[in-house]
Amino acid sequence: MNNTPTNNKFVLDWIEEMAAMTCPDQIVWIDGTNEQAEALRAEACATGEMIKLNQEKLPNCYLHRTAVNDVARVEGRTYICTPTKEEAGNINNWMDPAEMYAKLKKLYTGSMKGRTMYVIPYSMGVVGSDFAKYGIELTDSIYVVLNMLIMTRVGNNVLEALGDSADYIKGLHARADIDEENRYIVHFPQDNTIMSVNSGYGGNVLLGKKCFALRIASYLGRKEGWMAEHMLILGVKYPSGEKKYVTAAFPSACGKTNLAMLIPPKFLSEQGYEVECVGDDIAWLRVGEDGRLWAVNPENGFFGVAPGTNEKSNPNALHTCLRDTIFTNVVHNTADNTVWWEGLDNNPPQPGNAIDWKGNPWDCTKYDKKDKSTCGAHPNSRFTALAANCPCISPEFNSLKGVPVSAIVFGGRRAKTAPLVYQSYGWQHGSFVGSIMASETTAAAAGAVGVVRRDPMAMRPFVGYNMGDYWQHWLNMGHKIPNPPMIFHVNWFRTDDEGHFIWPGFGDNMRVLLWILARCEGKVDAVETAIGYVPKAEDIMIEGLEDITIDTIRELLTVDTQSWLEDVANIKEFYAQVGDHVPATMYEELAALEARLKA
Ligand code: OXD
Ligand code: MN
Repeated sequence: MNNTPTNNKFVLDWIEEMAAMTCPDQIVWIDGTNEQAEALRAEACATGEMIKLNQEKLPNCYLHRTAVNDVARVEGRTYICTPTKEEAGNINNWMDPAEMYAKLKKLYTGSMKGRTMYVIPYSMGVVGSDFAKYGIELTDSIYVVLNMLIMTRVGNNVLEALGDSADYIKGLHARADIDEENRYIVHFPQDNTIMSVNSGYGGNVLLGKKCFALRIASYLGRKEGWMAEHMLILGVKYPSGEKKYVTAAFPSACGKTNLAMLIPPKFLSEQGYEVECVGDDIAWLRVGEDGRLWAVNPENGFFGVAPGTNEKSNPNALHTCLRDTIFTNVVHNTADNTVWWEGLDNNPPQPGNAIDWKGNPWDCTKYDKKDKSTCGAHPNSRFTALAANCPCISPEFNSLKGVPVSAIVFGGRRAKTAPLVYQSYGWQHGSFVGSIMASETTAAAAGAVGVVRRDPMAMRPFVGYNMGDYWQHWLNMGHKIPNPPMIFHVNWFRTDDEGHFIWPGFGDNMRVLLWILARCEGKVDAVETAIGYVPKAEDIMIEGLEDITIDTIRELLTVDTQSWLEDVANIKEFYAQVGDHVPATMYEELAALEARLKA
């Protein structure tokens, strides 16, 4: 290769090897400049890969449609290839690395013939910071390049920071034939390598995100004594100007982006309360010199779910994606060349002016909430938007040392079992609370409704090694943090007997955040129950809430022993499934919970 922006032998040799296998017509290095990005956007529009939207209403915004068979992460085809199956554990798919490399080689061979291989040097975290880790993604997709330019920090400064080192994560992505049967998203943690083939959908192909910043990073974190978690990071600013930071882990599609960008209820904003967003999906956590846990968001943008995002649910997200955004699989409004999705407003483009996510004419009058096939936008359609464009982005977003974490919040979607909020007894019990996290399936997903899926720390699809060892790592970290955050659990999704949500959620979740932070400061009492500390009903502010009385709060805070005992039975089954790496401490916590419930 001539004229390469680096002389790093480890990088150049690897690229040469990958190019010899995939046979691209040419290799183009991505330098992070706007000129190059602009040329790529023009090329993608010329080939139909992207559509340039109304530049007055949506400056620098584009629309992309994936293949119809390629619209989400594919857990069934995601592999952790450690030397032994035991290392990957029972929750991950595993294959012997040599066997997997051989299988992938066949799929990659010649796959870039007639195409360009783009080389993307990127950083997760601020380039040069203690937290930063570098990656190079090779891809034959301009869509991937343009998304990576938003989601990560890309450019020659990454290569400069890397220097001659071999310490980077290798990522190879080839679209190949977008063949579902041969789609693989594979991680080789021991080799710092990610390989993705036959997909063009974000979560499978933006290799900095789930593949690197969660799966590979969780493996590195265990080895190096830090944590990579599926968590949002937010700052609460008090009227005094003081700020406290919270991280929160919820399963996918449980409102992390909404909480991260929350706008407090009016009576609190008027007093000067604000929420600042540091991140909406991933947190890297390290013990600081002061003995506290510090968090950074390693990403540079948001890959948010579009449907349901609106002026009420998340005005900050909506405003973030009004410029410099790539929309994927939403409705194209051809009347004014803009976009639309279910839940944006009550003004869908009319028949004749609407193209659905599949690229077909769409008739909004035929839309039936219960029938996904009538949607204009795919339920998992997305916006890829720059964090810097978020109206409430934290001034600490680019901080080299991150933000100190006061509270870690776990959560799930539970109709009955979990109360609105409870506090664990401490780090060890809090880690146990994370390990038993669960969500009930909704009508939005395929399959039966109301089925409990256990999703420990919201990391079930993202732990790059054995889940049992991951829990042990959580327990070990507790001994390394002299001043650990307090750990809580929330549930915004309790329903009444008719199945309606009781708690208003969204901005009103601020009321729960303030209780959580008051507990961290020792400023408020709580009631001890079998599962942990729950608030006294009068300590959750209800000012300005219609239809919510102190009795509603009492109802939201009840701990129903019977449903918890049923949950314990389900947890036992899940622990058995995780297998013999489950730490004894977790079994002790489970037995203690059961005993308290039966007492
Ligand atoms: C995501 C997910 O896309 O968790 O963030 O699925
Ligand atoms: Mn996520």
